Amino acid sequence: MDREKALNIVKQQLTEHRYQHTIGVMETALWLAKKYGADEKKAELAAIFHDYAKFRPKEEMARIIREQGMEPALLEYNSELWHAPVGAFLAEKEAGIADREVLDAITYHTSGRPGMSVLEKVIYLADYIEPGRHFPGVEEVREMARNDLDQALIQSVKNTIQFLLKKGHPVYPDTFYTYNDLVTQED
Ligand code: DGI
Ligand code: FE
Ligand code: FE
Ligand code: FE
Repeated sequence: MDREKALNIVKQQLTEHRYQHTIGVMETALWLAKKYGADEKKAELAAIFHDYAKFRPKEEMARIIREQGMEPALLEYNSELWHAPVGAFLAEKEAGIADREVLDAITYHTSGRPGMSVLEKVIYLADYIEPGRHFPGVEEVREMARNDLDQALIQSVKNTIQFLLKKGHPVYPDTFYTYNDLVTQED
């Protein structure tokens, strides 16, 4: 699917603000893919669709998680986590995206997972550092992303966990597993 067609499909699902975020993720993902050797077309497509399900009703997302046999533990954690795997499912079902690597990058863009592919890392990080993001620590991660994909990824996962802890929110286990996996692989 070409960029224009993909953007048109997701635009109808998103607010203007979320659409601008998506454009930022797309541009950042293309830059990271080029720099770290991920497939640029796949990065573009995964970035465009990564938040496809962001505004689906919670009941619809919960139903899809149950019916499609996705990880049931998801339902016990923040519903913010749900749009990632549900988005991959709907991108396949409604928009015909068939590439498993692209769908996996969408599925794991919020929690990460152990053993992430370069493409999955690129999408996770692009979502975190796209130019429209403004939160404490993002500039440091942007700086790291210029030199070291894994180092930047570790810092972004760390910041996310710290943010959740500070707020007293539960942390989805895959988020911890992602962090552990990345720091035990270092050097
Ligand atoms: O969809 P975006 O806003 O672009 O970003 P995202 O998909 O990375 O994250 C969406 C939300 O999910 C964000 O508000 C933080 C939350 N989140 C990320 N990891 C975890 C989490 N929430 C819980 N409870 N546990 C997590 O591990
Ligand atoms: Fe998201
Ligand atoms: Fe994210
Ligand atoms: Fe996003």
